[in-house]
Amino acid sequence: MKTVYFVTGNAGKFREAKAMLEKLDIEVQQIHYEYPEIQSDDLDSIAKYGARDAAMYLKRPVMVEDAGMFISALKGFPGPYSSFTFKCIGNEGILKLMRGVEDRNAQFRSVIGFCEPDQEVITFSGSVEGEISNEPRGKMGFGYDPIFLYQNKTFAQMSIEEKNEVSHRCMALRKFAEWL
Ligand code: ITT
Repeated sequence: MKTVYFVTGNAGKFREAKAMLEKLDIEVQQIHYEYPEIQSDDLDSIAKYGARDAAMYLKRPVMVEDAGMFISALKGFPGPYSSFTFKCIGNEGILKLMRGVEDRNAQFRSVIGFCEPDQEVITFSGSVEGEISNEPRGKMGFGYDPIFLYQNKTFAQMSIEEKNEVSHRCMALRKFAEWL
């Protein structure tokens, strides 16, 4: 069995990656290390920088993941600033910004960066289209899941298995697992 070291402080991300990769016979272990997150509009650059730093510091092959929710009517906000925005204004804040807005389209994006010490970083990306709901729904998942509608359910109304069939993260993870 292969083992992958996932450097993340986000328990929700880790649970999803573990559920998905273990089905493919890949063991996943979480490592807590706060790698620097550069300021950039581009998730790929953020994941690359983080993976390179974590591999060098931890002296082993690692994966990191940078993700974000991009809302069309807000010109892509919160995008790369999703984590900070969630901590500051949460789902209620996003719903307030979206009050009365007709175009509810949004996209989740994920970029996985994998790096071995002194090697180039390899990235794998995935995305999913959805809509911002009018009110929070569901108790599962994490972050923006209760307000991200995929077809007629929010991500927070889906089990990990259901979310792992369609999410941005599962798309990126599937590409990564194939490459591994
Ligand atoms: P690490 O950097 O430690 O992995 P993080 O939570 O800071 O954890 P990101 O920088 O990638 O991760 O932040 C992305 C934020 O976007 C995350 O904190 C959530 O609020 C949100 N997010 C990303 N993927 C999500 C998903 O599948 N469901 C709900 N919210 C998500």
